[in-house]
Amino acid sequence: MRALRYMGWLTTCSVFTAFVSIIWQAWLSLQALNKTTVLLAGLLAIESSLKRSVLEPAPRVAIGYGACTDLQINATDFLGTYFRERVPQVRPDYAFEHVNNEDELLQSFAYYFQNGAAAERIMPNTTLFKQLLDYAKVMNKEHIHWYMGGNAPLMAVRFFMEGADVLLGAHMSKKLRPLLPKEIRLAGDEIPDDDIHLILEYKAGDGWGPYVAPRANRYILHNDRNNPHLSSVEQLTDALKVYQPQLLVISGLQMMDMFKFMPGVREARLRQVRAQLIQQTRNTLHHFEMASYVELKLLEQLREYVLPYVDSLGMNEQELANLQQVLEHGRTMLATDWNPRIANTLDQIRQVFISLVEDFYRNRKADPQRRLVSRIHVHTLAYQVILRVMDSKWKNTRAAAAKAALTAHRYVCKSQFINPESVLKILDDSFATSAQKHAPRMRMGAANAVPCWKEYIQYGEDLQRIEVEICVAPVLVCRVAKKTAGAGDNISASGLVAQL
Ligand SMILES: *[C@@H]1O[C@H](CO)[C@@H](O)[C@H](O)[C@H]1NC(C)=O
Ligand SMILES: *[C@@H]1O[C@H](CO)[C@@H](O)[C@H](O)[C@H]1NC(C)=O
Ligand SMILES: CC(=O)N[C@H]1CO[C@H](CO)[C@@H](O)[C@@H]1O
Repeated sequence: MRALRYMGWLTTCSVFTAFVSIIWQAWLSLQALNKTTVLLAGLLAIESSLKRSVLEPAPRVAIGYGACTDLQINATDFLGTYFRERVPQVRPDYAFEHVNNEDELLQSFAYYFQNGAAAERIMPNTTLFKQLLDYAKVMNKEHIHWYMGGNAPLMAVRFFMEGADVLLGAHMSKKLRPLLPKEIRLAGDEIPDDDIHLILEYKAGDGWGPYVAPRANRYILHNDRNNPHLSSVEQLTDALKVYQPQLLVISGLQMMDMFKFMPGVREARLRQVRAQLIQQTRNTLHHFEMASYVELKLLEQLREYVLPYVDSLGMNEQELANLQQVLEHGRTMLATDWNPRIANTLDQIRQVFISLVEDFYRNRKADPQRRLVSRIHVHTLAYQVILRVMDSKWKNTRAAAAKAALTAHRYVCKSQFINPESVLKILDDSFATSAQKHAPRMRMGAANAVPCWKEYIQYGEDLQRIEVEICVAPVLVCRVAKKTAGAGDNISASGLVAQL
């Protein structure tokens, strides 16, 4: 009897505990939802300050080079169907510049997949590439999607959607041209067939053998015939003489690592790019969109022919880490942390900025065409950072960062409307502005969804300083990612056009 009463008391007790913990959980998730809603409202309010008056002329933007067709498939389904039982061991320091055969493909994919890192690789073996395309084409229709691809066309469409007048340098087939809004002017020829990029998409939590992807991302394979030649450069250069844009965007140069074995060809093409940049007046701002570059030689050539002549750079966290290694240590770096701390990203941005500023001051006497980089935009899964040199021509830094953050969510969730319940909160309420000791902290919340601050960055042996403004916007990370390939293009373009 007594034991029974005791049991009853115990049951009541545990029911009560469970009840309290359910309420506590609900309260916590309500708190999180509340914070997300507040951040979202803050971002939307800042974004709405960007509305252009109808009286203002549309900004004029030109962009090169190249276009392709993207064939997007479900990565784990695809590999599971065609390469069952062949999941490789990942060697930690192992990744290929070029993917030559099936084994290398599986090794290389596994490496990036388990790091959740975006990758773009060349497959020089045309037979194998065609075989993979054939496999992909017969997959379940629900799992394959065709899109217009290439950094330049994707950014062009985004600029157009944001109200800009756009000129695009690209060769395109009859099939691809109708996918581009007809208002976008095209400098380039009609070609019989477009290059195809095979895009293996995966979600956070997707599994392949023993590997689980820590975040949504994609692995891209290509075997381009047209794009590596940057064949539309000359036509774009001609068109620019009349067009005189406010902004000229250079992208798509990563396809040139196809030319690894013909270095002279590549250099000649890059000289044409430099010639195009040098011909523009200072009224045209230049932006270079980075990409997944693996070959050191190509990065060194970019450092010589492109980076000194641009005002602005756009990149993701992988590309930032890679560029920083190249500029400071002359070596490349493969996958890095998929979700780096804000403090570390800010320090890397400062290092890249300092390297470029020092290059500029070292060489500007000998080469007066050089430009001082005045804007760096880094997009990561969880936040957007824009650095801008004070007194440069770029406007609206805070609003541009908010805009880019909202675009990131809208793109990856494939929805214009943002539902706070579809959001995964990754950032804390505050962050350090540097990994160095005693660095000031910034709060990100109801009072200020996008913190911005000014600081001096020191460069050179005699420690000159330059004043910059930095803004950090939180991304409301999409819980269920629909599409990641092309996200960077939308994000970079939406931030850029907001700053003209
Ligand atoms: C190219 O791929 C095909 C099909 O997988 C293979 O038979 C051939 O050996 C590969 N060629 C080279 C040079 O690796
Ligand atoms: C691919 O398909 C598998 C199962 O069919 C699913 O679990 C996974 O989430 C899918 N991934 C993507 C990116 O659609
Ligand atoms: C969310 C978003 O704005 N996505 C756009 C990205 O750009 C493509 C065109 O390149 C548009 O079709 C998407 O709507």
